[in-house]
Amino acid sequence: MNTKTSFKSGFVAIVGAPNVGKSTLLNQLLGQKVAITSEKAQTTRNRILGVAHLPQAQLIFLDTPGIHRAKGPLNVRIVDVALKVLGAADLVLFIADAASPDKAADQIILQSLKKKNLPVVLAINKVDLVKKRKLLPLMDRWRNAYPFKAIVPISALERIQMDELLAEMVAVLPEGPKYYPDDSVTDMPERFIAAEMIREKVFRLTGEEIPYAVAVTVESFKERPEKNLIDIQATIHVERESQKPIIIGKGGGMLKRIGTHAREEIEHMVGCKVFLTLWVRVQKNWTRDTGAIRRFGY
Ligand SMILES: Nc1nc2c(ncn2[C@@H]2O[C@H](COP(=O)(O)OP(=O)(O)OP(=O)(O)O)[C@@H](O)[C@H]2O)c(=O)[nH]1
Ligand SMILES: [Mg+2]
Repeated sequence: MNTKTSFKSGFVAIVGAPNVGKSTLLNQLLGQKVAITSEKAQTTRNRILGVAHLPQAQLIFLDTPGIHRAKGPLNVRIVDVALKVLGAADLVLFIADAASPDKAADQIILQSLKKKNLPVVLAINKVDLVKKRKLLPLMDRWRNAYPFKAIVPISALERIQMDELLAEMVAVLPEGPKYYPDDSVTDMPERFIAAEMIREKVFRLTGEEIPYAVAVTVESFKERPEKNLIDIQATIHVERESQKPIIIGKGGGMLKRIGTHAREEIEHMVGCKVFLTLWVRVQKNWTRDTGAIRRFGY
């Protein structure tokens, strides 16, 4: 009898409506922050790759922007990114929100899944926010909506049922090689993650339309090994003149807070001191300009 268990691997697309906790879950499954998160919808704009290494499996997660009925060129573009990722997946991890189901967005996603004929595991997230007796009927409703391979209630925030979720995904994955070496967690350069961390602080510290009007680029990322320091120059782009003073804040206070929070987090990632200089620049109506959208990396 052959008792040798074979190695499994594959690409897992994490999809769901905006704000359901996709990026929070990715960071928890990796034990490391690679994706930015916020309490505002449409935080993620790119496909974010993160590799989970288990003894008998390697799961390559592709976190995606929240799928919704998009308006405007930037949002149409980022939803397109999410739908394209589905094409590259061996398995789909569909995240739903137990506390506030987004019926319209969930329907759009289910429709695309039905066309693709891919195996799908459903994670119902944020169960820490709902009463237990509400959960069973909710799971029944989902069970009738699609032939999921498994349905797992989880809390990404409180790390509830993380191992159970991983086990259900591994069960569905095909046998395969280690696509990534043991020590690699993401394919994204630190320079990109640094820009994202700055953008996250804008999302978390400013309100109204500001987060959606902002893109961040890193102009220079220079390692100075002699000083054990990294020197970063980055620009926060807004789309209207009136948004610039909001980012800068009274006496420069807002920009300083964004910079301090971002610098601390980047230092944690790179493991050395960071010298961060931030600039604010107006790129008129960039969210409606496909050329600028592309130049900003979307
Ligand atoms: N209570 C609770 N909150 C959660 C949980 N998971 C995520 N959140 C919160 O939900 C909000 C959205 O989380 P994200 O991870 O940014 O959500 P997302 O699905 O990646 O959002 P987009 O990138 O905008 O599509 C954040 O405020 C998280 O802290 C959970 O299990 N329980
Ligand atoms: Mg996200």
